[in-house]
Amino acid sequence: MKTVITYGTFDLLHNGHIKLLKRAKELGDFLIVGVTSDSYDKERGKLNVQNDLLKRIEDVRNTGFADQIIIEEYFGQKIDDIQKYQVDVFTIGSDWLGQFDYLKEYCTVVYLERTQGISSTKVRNERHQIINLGIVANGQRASSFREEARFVSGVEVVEEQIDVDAVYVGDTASDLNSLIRGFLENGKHVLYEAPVDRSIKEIRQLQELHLLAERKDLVLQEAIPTAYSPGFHHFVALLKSKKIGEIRDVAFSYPMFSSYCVLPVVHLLGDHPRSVHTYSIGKGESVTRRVIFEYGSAVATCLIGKEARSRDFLLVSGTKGYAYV
Ligand code: C2G
Repeated sequence: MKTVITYGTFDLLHNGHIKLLKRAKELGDFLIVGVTSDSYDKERGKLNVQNDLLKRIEDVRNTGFADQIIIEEYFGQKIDDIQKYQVDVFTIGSDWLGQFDYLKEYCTVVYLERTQGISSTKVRNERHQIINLGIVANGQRASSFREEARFVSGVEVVEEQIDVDAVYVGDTASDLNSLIRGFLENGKHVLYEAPVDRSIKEIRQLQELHLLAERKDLVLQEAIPTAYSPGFHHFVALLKSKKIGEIRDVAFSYPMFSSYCVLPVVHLLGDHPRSVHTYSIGKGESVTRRVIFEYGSAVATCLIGKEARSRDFLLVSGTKGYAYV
């Protein structure tokens, strides 16, 4: 008996998946299908999966091609499975061509031609409205943003100013506020990169802009991807579950990105510190600043400033241990 194995997310099951499973089954007598767990997909950067694991398993089962369904939960599991189930053939679509050649040491590896013109991303995009996003940023920032945006479904980066729904302002120029105001007045949503240092006046203006956005029913938001990253949320949840006991100290150093300074502090200790002290040297772009947050049962410190060539880290000390990132 020839055992075949294949893996996938199988989100919003479509014809491309079905054709792949059919051909996989034809490669042998017994087909095992590994369906990725929700957390494994998050871990490997697949953040847009719509159907949960149970639904995806049910969809695969309903194709009638799988003789056994298993759950793929971690990197390196494929080798374990191949040995455990005495697999003869590993197969996967040609979008992975060459990437699983390391399995040839354990079984035959077959790449099957991917079905053109259909994908989960396409199905997702057809279900949702696409946001046309314009970019205002310098070369390096613009190209890295454009590159990353390719992995986000529902967003299309456009080069023409006329038809944009939203704008990413990666330029931390001094006229940031007026730039934002201009876009809001034209009915565009704005995602912006905050400069390292801002005066109280600029922050007040920005607060007004947030009110303006609210009135116009537009989204105005600072770009802090970490706040939305599953890894960060998992980390916060672990510490909130008292994994290291009561938190006594949070030390954070991410000097190049000042707006990140309060992120772990607020998530771990709340947004009502008893007091906040800052000690600064220099001004504007060349400011170096140490901020100390004092809470009833903990203190937090962070370092800000482009001129402080420090090491990025987050160290949380608790009564039962510490977490270091
Ligand atoms: N597929 C296909 N044609 C498409 C879309 C997908 O043949 N138009 C195939 C893929 O090549 C893959 C399978 O269908 O073999 C499942 O695709 P996904 O659900 O996108 O899963 P994927 O992210 O490719 O997971 O460990 C997970 C695996 O490595 C692959």
